[in-house]
Amino acid sequence: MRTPLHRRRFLGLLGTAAGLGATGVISAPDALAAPAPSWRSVVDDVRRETRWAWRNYVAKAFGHDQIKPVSGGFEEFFAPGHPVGLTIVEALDTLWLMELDSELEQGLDWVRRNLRFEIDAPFQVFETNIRMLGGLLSGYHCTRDTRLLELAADLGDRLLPAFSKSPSGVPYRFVNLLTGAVSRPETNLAETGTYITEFGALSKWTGDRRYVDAAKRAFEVTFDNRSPLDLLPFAVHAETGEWLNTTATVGPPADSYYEYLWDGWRLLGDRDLKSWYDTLVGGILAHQSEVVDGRLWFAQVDAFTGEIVSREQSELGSFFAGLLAESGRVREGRRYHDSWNAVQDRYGVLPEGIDYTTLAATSEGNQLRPEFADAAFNLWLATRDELYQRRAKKHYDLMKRTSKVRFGYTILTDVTTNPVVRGDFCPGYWWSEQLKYYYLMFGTAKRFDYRNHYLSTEGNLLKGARR
Ligand code: IFL
Repeated sequence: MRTPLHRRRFLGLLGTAAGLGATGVISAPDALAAPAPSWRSVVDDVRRETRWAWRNYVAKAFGHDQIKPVSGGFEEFFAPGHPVGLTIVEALDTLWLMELDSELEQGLDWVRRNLRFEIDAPFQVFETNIRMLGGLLSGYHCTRDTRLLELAADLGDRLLPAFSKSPSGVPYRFVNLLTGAVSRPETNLAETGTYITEFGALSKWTGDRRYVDAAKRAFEVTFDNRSPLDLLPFAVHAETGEWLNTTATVGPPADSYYEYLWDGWRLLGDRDLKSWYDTLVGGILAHQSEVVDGRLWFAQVDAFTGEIVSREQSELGSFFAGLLAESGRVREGRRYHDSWNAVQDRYGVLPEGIDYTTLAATSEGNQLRPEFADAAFNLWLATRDELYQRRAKKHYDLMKRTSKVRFGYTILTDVTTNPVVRGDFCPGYWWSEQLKYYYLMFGTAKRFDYRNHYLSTEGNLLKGARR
C-alpha cells in the first residue's frame, strides 16, 4: 500500500498534466531570469575554455586517461598502469566540431602513434564501448581518418567475447582485451543494453554484422523477460539471463538501456527496438511516474507489483527528460526537466542524489555530470525554446564558478556546503559531453547538422558531421 503521504501528494501523470500547464509549476525562476545574453559570446567562451583545458591536459597528463586538475597529476581509468589516452579519444569529435584543428591534430597524432589494445587486463565492457569505441567511431565519422576505424574494429573484436562466451547472449561485465577471458556475470541493464549504436555503426562501416547482432540479442533476452507490468528489474545474470532483483528504475544502473532502444531505432531504423522502447516507456509512465508538490519524478518500484520501493532519484536520471522529449513525449520531458531545474535552483550544482519528496541531498558530490545539460540540449532541439538555453547557461556558469581550478575542471565532493568541496579529477566524459552540448546549443556550429544527427549516450557524434 502507498503511504498517506504518497496518497496526499500522488496524482497520476495523465490526470494532472492539464491542471499544471505545459511547463509545470516551477517556471517562476525561469520567467524571472535575466534577458538572454548574447549566445555568440557564450559559445566563444565555451570554445576558449575547451582550448585552455586541453592545453593543460597536454602539458600535465598527455596520453594518460584523466588529468587531476588540482594537483596537475593524472590517473588511468580502465586498468592501472595501462593508459589508453581516454581523454584524447573522448575529445576528438568535440575538438573537430569546435574547429580546434591544431589541438585535434595533436590528439590524432598521439592516437596514431600510441594507441594499441593488446592489453593483458580486464576492461569493463560497457565503459570501453561508450567511451573508447564510441570515441574512435565518432573521431572517424568526423575526420575520416581510417586508422581510427581500424582501431575501432580491433577493439570491437576484443569486446565480442563478452557476448559470444555468454550462454544467454547477455554480456559479461569484463573482458581481458588480450586473452578474451570474461568475468563478472552479475550485471545490470545499462551494461547489458548500451551497445547497439556503437556496434551498429561499426557493423555498417566495416560490413561485419557480428557486432550489431550481438548487441540486439542482449536487448532481446532482457525485453522478453519483462514483467507483466512491462517493467524491467535492473540486475541480471549474464549466464542465465535471469533477474537478480525486482527493482525497476530509470536511473543508474538502467538509464542508457532505455536510451539505446530509442537510439537504435533512430540511428539504425530497427523497428523492433522502437516497439520495445514504446512498450517499456509505456510501463514506466504508467507505474513509475509520481507527482510530488506539483513536480514529476520517476520512483523506483517493484517491477512485478508496482509498489514504490524508493523515492531517491539519481542526478543521472535527469537525462530521461531529454529522452522523453526526443521520442515525442515533449510534455512529460518538459515537466521532468522542470523538476530537476528546481533542484538546480536550490543547490546550484546538482547533487548526485536527492530524495524527491523533500529535495534533500542523499549523495552530496557531483562528478562533473552532464545529464542536466544533455537533457536541456535535447529539449531545446525538440522545442527550440530559449528556456533550455538559459537553463544550460546557468549550468555552465555554475560549473565555471565551482569546478574551474588551476589545470582544468574538477569534480566536487560536496555541493551542499558554501564554498563547495572539490575533488581532484576530471572525468573523460566531460570532454565528450557538456562542452559539446553547450557549444552546439549556444551557437550555430558549421560542422554539425542540426536536423539530422545522432549523439550517443557519451555524446559521441555518430551521424551528422558536416564536412
Ligand atoms: O559516461 C557518462 C555517460 O553519459 C553515461 N553515464 C554516465 C556518464 C556521465 O555521468 O551514459
